[in-house]
Amino acid sequence: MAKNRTFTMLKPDAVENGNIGAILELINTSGFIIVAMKLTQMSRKDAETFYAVHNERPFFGELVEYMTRGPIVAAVLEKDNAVEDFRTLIGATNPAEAAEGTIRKKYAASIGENAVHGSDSDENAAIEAAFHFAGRELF
Ligand code: 3AN
Repeated sequence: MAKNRTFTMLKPDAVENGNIGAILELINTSGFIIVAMKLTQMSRKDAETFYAVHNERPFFGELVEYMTRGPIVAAVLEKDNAVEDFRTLIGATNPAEAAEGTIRKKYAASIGENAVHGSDSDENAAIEAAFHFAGRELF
């Protein structure tokens, strides 16, 4: 399997709860290489753009409030089969349904505040990485 890339955000709840280090440790020990990373805060416009696919959903307003309330860690990760393997590592969207050992099982409080984002396709990974990083910030 060829090496490919996925995009992740450690969301405001993960940062607020002091879980950056523990989550990065899990990411590294699961075989992902960090090829871009920064602490940043999304503006309302950023969050509305990033999550535009959800703009008709009832939770959209709540999602934008949550994602803009504090800093996030944005990162690009490289590994064989990165998108699918990272979705497995983070677990189900709803932490109550997430498998044991997954990041959301360990660190997420609810379906609304679920600690971490992972791209759902190679195409979206590239779009999301380009949303947060300039070419010279990707290694
Ligand atoms: P995932 O993050 O697992 O790809 P998506 O893309 O369906 O899940 O949802 C994006 C984000 O929207 C989630 N990470 C979560 O913060 C929020 N979200 C999704 N479903 C709900 C819901 N039913 N209620 C509240 N927030 C939700």
